[in-house]
Amino acid sequence: MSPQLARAQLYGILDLGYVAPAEAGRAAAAMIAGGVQLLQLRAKHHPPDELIELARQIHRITSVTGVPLVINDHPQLAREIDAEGVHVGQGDMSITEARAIAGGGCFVGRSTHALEQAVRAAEEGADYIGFGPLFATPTKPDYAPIGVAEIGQVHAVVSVPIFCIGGITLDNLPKVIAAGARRVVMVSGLLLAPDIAEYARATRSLLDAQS
Ligand code: 3NM
Repeated sequence: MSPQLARAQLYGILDLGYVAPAEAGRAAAAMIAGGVQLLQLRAKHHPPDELIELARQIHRITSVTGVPLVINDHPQLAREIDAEGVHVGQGDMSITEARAIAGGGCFVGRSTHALEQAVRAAEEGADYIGFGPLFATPTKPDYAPIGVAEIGQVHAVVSVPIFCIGGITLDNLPKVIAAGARRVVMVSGLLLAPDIAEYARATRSLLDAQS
């Protein structure tokens, strides 16, 4: 497994629903300065051919710091820019197919929204999973929150890295950690913070304290 993936506790998503493309480089740099250890580019409303230049720009920023860049939804784009990872959802292609398109060196993550999906994704070869949404979130408004009750169980049965996701903020992070989470993804918590780097730093210190 990628050592950076194995170590990562804070995964930040640079979601173009929150950040204009012109601001994306600055936001990525702030996330990384604050201690984000994996960075995903997520752009639900941009076709991949419109994203390639931005993805290259973000990859230049992540590469100098050794933070893996994960491309959401578009394994072909991941391949074209030589990204370290690709992420696919439940309704998307299989993990095998994503890996074949992205290229063998690319790790593959899968969103999961229930214990059985988490187990299945690991069996299908996911290199990591997202598990959520724990709480209601404006970033994925159509998904019912699953709460924190199954966090302990998922860690007992799945051995690939598990990133809890969905509505996580500094306010509820202690509850998420107390439920057994070791790694989290943040989107709006970070991107809407008045100081992204400071917010990431505070998140990392809570995560680091329990590891
Ligand atoms: N995936 P925020 S929840 C992108 O459960 C995404 O698979 C989820 O954003 C899942 O930190 C989610 O703003 C949104 O709540 C996370």
